[in-house]
Amino acid sequence: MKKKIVSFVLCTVMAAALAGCGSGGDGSTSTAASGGGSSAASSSAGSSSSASSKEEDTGSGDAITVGFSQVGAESDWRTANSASMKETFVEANGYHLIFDDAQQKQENQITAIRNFIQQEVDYIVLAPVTETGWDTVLKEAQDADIPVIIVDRMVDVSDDSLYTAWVGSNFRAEGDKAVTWLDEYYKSKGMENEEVNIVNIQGTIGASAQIGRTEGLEAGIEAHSNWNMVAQQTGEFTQAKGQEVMESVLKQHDDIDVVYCENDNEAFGAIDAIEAAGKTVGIDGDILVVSFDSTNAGLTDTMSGKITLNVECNPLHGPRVQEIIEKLEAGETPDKQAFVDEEVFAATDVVKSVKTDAGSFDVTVVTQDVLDNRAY
Ligand code: GYE
Repeated sequence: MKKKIVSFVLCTVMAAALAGCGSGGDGSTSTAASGGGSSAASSSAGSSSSASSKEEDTGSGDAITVGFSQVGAESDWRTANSASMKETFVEANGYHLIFDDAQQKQENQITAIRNFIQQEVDYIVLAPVTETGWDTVLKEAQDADIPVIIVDRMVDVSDDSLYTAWVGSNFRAEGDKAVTWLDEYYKSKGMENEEVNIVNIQGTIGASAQIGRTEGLEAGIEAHSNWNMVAQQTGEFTQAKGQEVMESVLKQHDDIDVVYCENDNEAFGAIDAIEAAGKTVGIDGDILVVSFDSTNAGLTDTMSGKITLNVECNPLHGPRVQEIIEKLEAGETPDKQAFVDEEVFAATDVVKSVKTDAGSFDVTVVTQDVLDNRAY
């Protein structure tokens, strides 16, 4: 429950005893004992109970309420992301989570945020489906003094003060990693001057993950006069749409070399379509499949060689958002924007590492050991 409500109830019911019961601030008023540095799950519980100070600490009455507007359940990545949030924001950690699945629709997310404001949650966490269109509703949250934490994809707002902090991936760097790998791969095969016909199955148009990954590919195509974009269409980050798009592209093009899928689920669909058309995938096959996310299922297909390159995108944001909330509870200022460290996985060790503007990254060949140690 929101601290304001608790304060109000305490003021009303125990008016005589409470001389200075003000409206209280949001979150920042709590004098958390934990320094906010570590991500120990229990520290937030401690800070929240010391924050609301008064007795009657029964159950969720004392918990920090987080309203989380999730995009949907379109992919394995998203499932892992939802699980991470749900596992983190549990009562035992001092939280009460209100989880809303927007089914990939921005209007549902806007409605969810308005509901969170009405419910007077302590924090709103938003995983935005697309970057634009958030100014109005985030202003409403700001006017209600509810901090908004953006997670995963980014928002494109006129005023950065409309959100408190963002944590997610460097999607453009992910695209650059894939393109650099392809460049190195063809060089290592002595094929750098051959024509390369590329199909781009894009993510949800306007989502940061789509924008960055597509931009990376388009920059790569611009830098290589022999790389051609033969088709570019959204697969909406789903297996079904990835398959549908690939089926139709295969009917129009017979000479595809690479399909650049912007997530694992699109890759699964594209592979099904390619195989159903009697073609093969992999370095010794007809078409190279490039993917993003590196989920367990994605890396399983990478180990088998069906996906040749898989650029990691880490969905385990629950503890990262918790750390941001802990800092706010402790009166500290979290980083406005934070990128997550991510790796590169491949079916082959032909390319050992890739250098991009974001740094140099080792390429890990997927083995059973890698899979066994995978958290998602
Ligand atoms: O890559 C995809 C999911 O925004 C990073 O969304 C996320 C993307 C992820 O549907 O699988």
